[in-house]
Amino acid sequence: MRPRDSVYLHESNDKSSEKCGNLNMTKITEHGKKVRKNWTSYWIVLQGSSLLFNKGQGGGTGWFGRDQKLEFSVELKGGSVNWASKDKSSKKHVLELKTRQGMELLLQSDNDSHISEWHKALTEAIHTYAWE
Ligand code: I3S
Repeated sequence: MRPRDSVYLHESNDKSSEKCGNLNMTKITEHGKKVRKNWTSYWIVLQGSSLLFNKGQGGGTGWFGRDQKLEFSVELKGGSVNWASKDKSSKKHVLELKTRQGMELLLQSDNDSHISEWHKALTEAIHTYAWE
């Protein structure tokens, strides 16, 4: 992935993007070690087997807002996604995403249909790229 802090995403009609939207996210484990929660809102783009986390103004009609800045990305290949158990968060509608690189993060939206769509899309992406 390109270096952090130096990439600005631009409006794009890239049809390889499969889904994008705003979600709250916190990492709970990094490199296999527990980290302190820090819930933050991101504009998230699912692109192939990559999940991109962008800060800044999301929405609009394009995949990326004009002022979107890529913070980091995770590789979904070899990962898993499930509904988080109640002991992971007191929030509603929380997904737990685990990557093969030892990162665990929680994704959350107050909108239950929104988060269900993400559950479906992430499950499909993980399944699709599992065998590549
Ligand atoms: O799993 P935890 O530790 O109960 O998560 C909560 C805390 O991280 C809390 O921060 P501080 O302990 O730094 O004050 C957050 O503000 C909460 O949002 C976390 O809980 P939820 O249940 O919202 O994931």
